[in-house]
Amino acid sequence: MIQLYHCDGARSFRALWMLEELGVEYKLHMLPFPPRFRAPDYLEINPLGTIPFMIVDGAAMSESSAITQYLADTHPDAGLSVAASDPAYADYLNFLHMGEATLTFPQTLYFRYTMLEPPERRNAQVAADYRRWFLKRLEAAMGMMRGRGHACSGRFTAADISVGYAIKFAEALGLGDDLPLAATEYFRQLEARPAYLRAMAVERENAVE
Ligand SMILES: N[C@@H](CCC(=O)N[C@@H](CS)C(=O)NCC(=O)O)C(=O)O
Repeated sequence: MIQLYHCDGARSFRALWMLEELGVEYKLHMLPFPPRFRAPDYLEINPLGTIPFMIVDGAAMSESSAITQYLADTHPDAGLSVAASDPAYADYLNFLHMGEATLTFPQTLYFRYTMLEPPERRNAQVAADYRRWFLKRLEAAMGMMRGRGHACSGRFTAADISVGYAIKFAEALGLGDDLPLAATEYFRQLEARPAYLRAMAVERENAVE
């Protein structure tokens, strides 16, 4: 059975959401954040100490976008991936990876330097710079979607999970009022999906301190 290691609200939500979209069986291991310090035994499972971590068919994966892509590709009947022969394939891969590499990266620095570090190590300048960088990138990403309501193909795909999580994280960071309207509207319809709501409920039910 698929094993997923997850922390409340973290990027591993992309994998959890995808698993709920697919309706497959999985075992969820919830960890306190950050596991590197608060669950040191976890380093024996994932030497990076990061989450997500997914074990599937004897293989292990630690990148949230790659996990989302893998799950979509290995469950083709769910229709959440885009085939390499499809004209939308380039858009699909681009948004799928943009969600993490371009959008969540600056959010992480904002999170770290406003909340995660002890007060004496927080840094208002770094936080302001990366907040602005994130918001500008998100605005550009929404422009690239041209109000289509989905990242590509005119339907919900793994790429929407990847970008959608970045918007979820932005709201959790308190940036909700700063987001471009197009991003808020896009995310409102994503978070209404039954699988998203189930993933949120599973996360709540299994919460650890
Ligand atoms: N690029 C990786 C990043 C993984 C990552 O940095 N996860 C964060 C949580 S959202 C983490 O584990 N942080 C704790 C740490 O670095 O110790 C992904 O997309 O999964």
